[in-house]
Amino acid sequence: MSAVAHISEYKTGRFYSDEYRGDMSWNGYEHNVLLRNDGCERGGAPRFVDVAMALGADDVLDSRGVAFVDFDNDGDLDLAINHNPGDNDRQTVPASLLRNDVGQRRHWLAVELVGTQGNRDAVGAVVYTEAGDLQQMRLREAGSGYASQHSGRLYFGLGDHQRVDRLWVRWPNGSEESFDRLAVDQLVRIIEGEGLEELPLQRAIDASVGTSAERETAPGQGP
Ligand SMILES: [Ca+2]
Ligand SMILES: [Ca+2]
Repeated sequence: MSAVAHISEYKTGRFYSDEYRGDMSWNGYEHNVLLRNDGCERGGAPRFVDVAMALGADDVLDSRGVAFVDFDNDGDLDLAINHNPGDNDRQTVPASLLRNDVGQRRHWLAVELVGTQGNRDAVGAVVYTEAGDLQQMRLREAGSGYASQHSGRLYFGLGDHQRVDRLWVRWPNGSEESFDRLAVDQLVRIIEGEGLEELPLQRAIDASVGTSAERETAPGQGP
């Protein structure tokens, strides 16, 4: 229970009283977590590390939905999080927008799919990339969690790799296409059966400032 923080009771000590134990639910007021994918342990077990506190993303709000999208068009994924009002006497709580000020230091590739034989958004398509010894896969989804929808673009973090050696697309109808030797740090749009085009990303802000996630407030209800 020590990991739980109720908004109005946090650090008051009342939380630990027997009076409050067993007769109410504290669900929904845990600190948010942000898990960094550290790859696999020896033997293949996945390893994730909670970096929320270090990056200022450990809200105690009653958060319910999250969406990943590159809001500032610098190539890394930022986060939008929506919240229930909880017990703070307000009808709504503004969504949080967490800007990633770290990811743009490494290489990346963004992929936008346009279907022509099936659905236009290419929902159900799978994209594979290979850059040196780094292999990745992304699925084009529709709906990505409770009340949330991630960006329709697929993002591949490439670390220090300066080229994507090969990219495959498997479209929803099962047909496949591949493209070789793609430049990194760009958005490419692939139209089913019609090829690939490179598109410039217009950077909305100077992403060179700051060294950690920076909190901003987004209007409306979030993702
Ligand atoms: Ca970004
Ligand atoms: Ca960034």
